[in-house]
Amino acid sequence: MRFDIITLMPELLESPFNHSILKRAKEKGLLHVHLHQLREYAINKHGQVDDMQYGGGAGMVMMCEPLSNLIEKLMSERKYDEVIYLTPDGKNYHQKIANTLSLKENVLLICGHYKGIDQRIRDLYVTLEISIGDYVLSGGELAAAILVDSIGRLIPGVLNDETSALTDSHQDGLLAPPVYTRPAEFKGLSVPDVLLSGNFKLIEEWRQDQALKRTEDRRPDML
Ligand code: 6GU
Repeated sequence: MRFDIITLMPELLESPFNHSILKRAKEKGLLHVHLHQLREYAINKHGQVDDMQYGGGAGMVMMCEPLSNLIEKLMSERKYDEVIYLTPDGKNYHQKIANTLSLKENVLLICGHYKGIDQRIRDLYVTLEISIGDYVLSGGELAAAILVDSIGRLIPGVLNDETSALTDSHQDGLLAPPVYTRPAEFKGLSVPDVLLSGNFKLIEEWRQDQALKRTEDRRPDML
């Protein structure tokens, strides 16, 4: 799977994909991430990519021409399954969207800044608008990193049995149960007996029960 990311701040996205699972996904050739500096498509030698908004009001708007020129160049090189604009007024992101997107071949991500991008770019090119939550970030880059991370680990072949996504929080509509490792007792707190019992049927039942309790307690909206 290939991600192309349009951004004014590629530096923000240089490290997140070079560790752990995503690093391995890239090394295995299953994940490709290409950053594109929008500034290189500025309308003048001052590097201008934004302008004041029609109708007045505070905040600059990212202009049509730089975005359009870069998007059309990329589109001439390959066919994108989705063109996603990261924006706080987008559709709420969740695991089901990640699962769906993990089966795509080419995805183009557009990171906005300032007041966002000219509506006509959204009308002309964008196929999906995503928000990662009900708060405002200073740009789309951190949201793009979250998308690539959450989708990248789901690409078939990236995770193995040990790191399987099947037992993640949200993957089965429930939060994950508590987990423990050695030692069996720490500062007076013991690991639940059932986990030491070796009875896998009981352990599975306990985990299911804990997942349900946790979800009822913390995220009743998910049930
Ligand atoms: Cl995707 N972008 C920005 N700038 N802010 C956000 C967001 C995205 N999702 C939540 N807040």
